[in-house]
Amino acid sequence: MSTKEQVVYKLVGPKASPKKEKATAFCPANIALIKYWGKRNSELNLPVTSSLSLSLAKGTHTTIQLADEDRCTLNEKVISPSEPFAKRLFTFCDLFRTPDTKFAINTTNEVPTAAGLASSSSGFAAVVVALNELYGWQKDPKALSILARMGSGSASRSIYSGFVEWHRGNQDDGMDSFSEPIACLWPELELGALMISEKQKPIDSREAMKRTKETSTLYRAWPEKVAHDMQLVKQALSTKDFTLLGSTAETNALSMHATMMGAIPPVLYWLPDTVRELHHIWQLRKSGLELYCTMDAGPNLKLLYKTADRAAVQQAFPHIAPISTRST
Ligand code: 2P0
Repeated sequence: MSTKEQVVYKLVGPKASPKKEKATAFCPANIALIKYWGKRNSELNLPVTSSLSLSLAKGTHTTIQLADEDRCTLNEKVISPSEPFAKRLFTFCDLFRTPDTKFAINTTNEVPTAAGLASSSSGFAAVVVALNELYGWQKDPKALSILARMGSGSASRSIYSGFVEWHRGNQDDGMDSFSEPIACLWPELELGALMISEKQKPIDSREAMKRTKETSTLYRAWPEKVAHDMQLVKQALSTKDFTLLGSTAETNALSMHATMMGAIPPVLYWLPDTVRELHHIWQLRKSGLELYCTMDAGPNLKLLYKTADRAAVQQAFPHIAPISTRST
């Protein structure tokens, strides 16, 4: 048994027959304010550091139905089981099903993959929640978070709405590496997507984080940076300090990118327009508009601002797409 299979066995027992013909689930996408970048175990997706995110209103709807052979549709388009997306999905399902069990999986992402809004996070979370229903496991969110994490690290956070912390954990089997919601309602906080490019990124985040950890000497400073920023973001959430939240999220994202630039060969997701917009944000902030940004494994920016400043932000960035968040 692989380590992954042992974890599944511990959580849901031996492989059994589904209890239902069909199950449907929804999970929200999420955006990290304190980033996950680097693994201490890549088989189980165990992170080097904890991370913290905010779930979005939009995410992934997934239906899993028993079938004669594996079939998959993504956003109403039939995907061949040999395509990487379907392969990754069915290989993940193999952890839970007997060889004679086949699935027709229907996945709809409300958030376009190209927008860099982490659809793998909501995708794997929704698969796990649907499997929980299909097999009648009746598992709690903590167990579902551990299972989703083995599909994709950030999926462990998409089990919940609102602000979510994914605990790094210390155990080798990752039983203490799961996410939990943070009780905080903050409706005055808004996010907006500033698209720079919809082209496929030159290197996927899984490969980029591996290269960063293995070759970037700057990565050595990352765990300390995250520990410091994590404390500040938690303080910001408990006191509703927008300045502290925004400034910490921004420095955390920029520092993550700095660790990548130190990799050999370097990983640079930014395009010239990314840098131009960063300067635009900083110039607006200097002139009094409280505006911060975060960035993931791509060239696009996500702006953080207060609802009261929406009109001013939209005037400065006419192409900004508001992103609704999903509060607890
Ligand atoms: C995050 N990202 O915290 C960070 C910030 C991208 C930049 O989680 O290899 O798709 O499946 O565990 O979760 C993207 O990485 O990686 C990600 P795997 P995942 O949101």
